[in-house]
Order: sequence, then C-alpha cells, then structure tokens
Amino acid sequence: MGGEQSKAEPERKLDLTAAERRELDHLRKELEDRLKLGLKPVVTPTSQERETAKARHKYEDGKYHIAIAGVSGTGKSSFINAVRGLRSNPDDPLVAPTGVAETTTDAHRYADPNPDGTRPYVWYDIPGAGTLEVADWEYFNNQGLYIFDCIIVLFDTRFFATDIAILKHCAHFGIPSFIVRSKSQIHIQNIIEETLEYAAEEDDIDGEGMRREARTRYILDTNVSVAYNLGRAGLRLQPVFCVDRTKLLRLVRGQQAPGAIDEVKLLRTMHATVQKKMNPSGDQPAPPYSQ
Ligand SMILES: Nc1nc2c(ncn2[C@@H]2O[C@H](COP(=O)(O)OP(=O)(O)OP(=O)(O)O)[C@@H](O)[C@H]2O)c(=O)[nH]1
Ligand SMILES: [Mg+2]
Repeated sequence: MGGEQSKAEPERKLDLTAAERRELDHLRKELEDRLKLGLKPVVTPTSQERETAKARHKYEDGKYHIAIAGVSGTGKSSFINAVRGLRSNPDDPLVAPTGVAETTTDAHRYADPNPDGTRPYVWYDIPGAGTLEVADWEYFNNQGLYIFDCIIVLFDTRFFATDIAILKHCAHFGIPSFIVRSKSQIHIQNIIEETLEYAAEEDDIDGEGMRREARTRYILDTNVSVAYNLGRAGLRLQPVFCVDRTKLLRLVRGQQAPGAIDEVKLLRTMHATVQKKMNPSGDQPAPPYSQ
C-alpha cells in the first residue's frame, strides 16, 4: 500500500483549448518576468497594508520620509547621523548607534533637528539587507519600504544584488531613489596605498598629484561599475553620489569641507526632489548647504 503511494503519479494531460493555452503561456511569462526582476510574484500591497506600514513607520503628512537602505555595515547609521548634523555618540539616544558589528536590527526613525526649518525630513535607518535572515525582495516588502517618499541605496565596496533589487522595487513603485557610495575618503586612501605599493623606491612621488589621480580614478571606477550593474539588470542609468560622513557632517553644519566629492550635489538634489513633491507648482526656495 505504502509502496503504491510513493509511486510517481502518471503525468496528467490537460485538455486545454487554444485560448486557455495562450492564457496559461501569458501567465507563465508574466511570472517569469517578475522573477527576473527580482520581484515577489504578488507584490502590490493592499491599501490596508499601506496604512499599516505608514502607522508602523509613523508617517506624517507634510514631512518627507527618507529611507536609507543597503547591505549591513555600509555606513547607513553613520550617514543618518551626519545628515542630521550629529556625530556618532553611543551615549546619546538621539544619535543612531554605529559600529563594526551588526548593530541595527529594527527600522529606526530619526526626525531631522531641522534647525532653520528648511529640512522637513524624517530619516529611517533600515536594518541591513543581504544578511542570511532576509531575502532580497522580502527585505523591501517586510520593511514596508513602498511607503517612503525617497530611498537612498548606500553601498560601500561592492554594489550587491540586494541593492539592485531595492532599486527595481523603487522603479516599480515610482519612488525616487538615490545611489550613494559611502566612505569615499577611505576608498581614495586605499587607491593611494595600492599605487605606492607598486611604485619603485627611486620614483619621485608627487603626493598631491597622486591624491588627485586617485580621486579621479575612484569617481570614474565607481560610476562605470554602477552603470554596468544597472545596465545588466535592465535598469535606467542614474548617477552615483560619492560621499563621506565627515564631509557630509561639516557641510550640514555649514562648514567648509575641502576634498568633498558629491556631498553638496546629493544634499541639493535630495532637497530639490523634496521641494518639488511638497510644493509642485510654487517657487522653489534657494537650496541650503553651501561649499
Ligand atoms: N572612515 C569612515 N568610516 C565610516 C563611514 N561611514 C561609516 N563608517 C564606519 O563603518 C562602520 C559601519 O558603519 P555603520 O554606520 O554602523 O553601518 P550600518 O550600515 O548602519 O550597519 P548595520 O546597522 O549593521 O546595517 C562603522 O565602524 C563606522 O564608523 C565613513 O564615511 N568614513
Ligand atoms: Mg546601522
């Protein structure tokens, strides 16, 4: 009896009309396309799910909700502290905790101190994606990222499949997205050190020239690599902003930040996106953040 049950069932032939077969083929193709896009087959949240996610994230009308997403350790919490004008400080509960171990496990909301009233932002520190516990597309949906007004995908050394999956979801939901590379000053320093390793002892080293070249190479390599990955994933080309938390912090505090790369451009572009959304037909006030 048990032996009979374990026998493979003979293949059942479906008696389908041509129209039913076409419908089935169409459904199969749609499913394959969605899987190729890295989207969960049924992904569109219901209005109830949206409301639940908004309540969970304490969404406030009139504010602009910015999620910082990306692989664990890329510097999301450090970025949020810097754009709020704060230094990392483990003793201050208003400051996002940072560290080398996996620190953030729950989405955390940080209102911008908004000292002069020009930054109606709420920043969200989203737990590390790409860890074993969270699959790519589940990350987006579980975190309710579809309610955000803008999503920043932060990466450090490599642009991962998770980053692509988040950007695909942003495109799917029509959410403005920004690709940002963190820790730029360390990356530039690494390029300099690699160059020095190859230099012969008798080489005359022009320190300033080497730094300039390393910076240019870093910006170029970053842009080429992201463009390649976006193209391969069938996503539209978009710029990468190379930043560093120290430079961001100085700029947000109204100080000069020599050697900064795309920090001002990122802050201004984000600000312009916010203004356009909040006041689509009105005059746009002058952007903050100077250099
Ligand atoms: N030098 C330098 N170090 C940085 C920068 N951004 C982050 N770090 C360091 O990188 C490590 C990870 O930073 P976190 O901000 O904790 O990273 P995270 O993405 O929030 O990490 P999870 O919460 O685990 O997802 C920390 O040791 C930070 O001090 C930066 O711009 N420059
Ligand atoms: Mg963190």
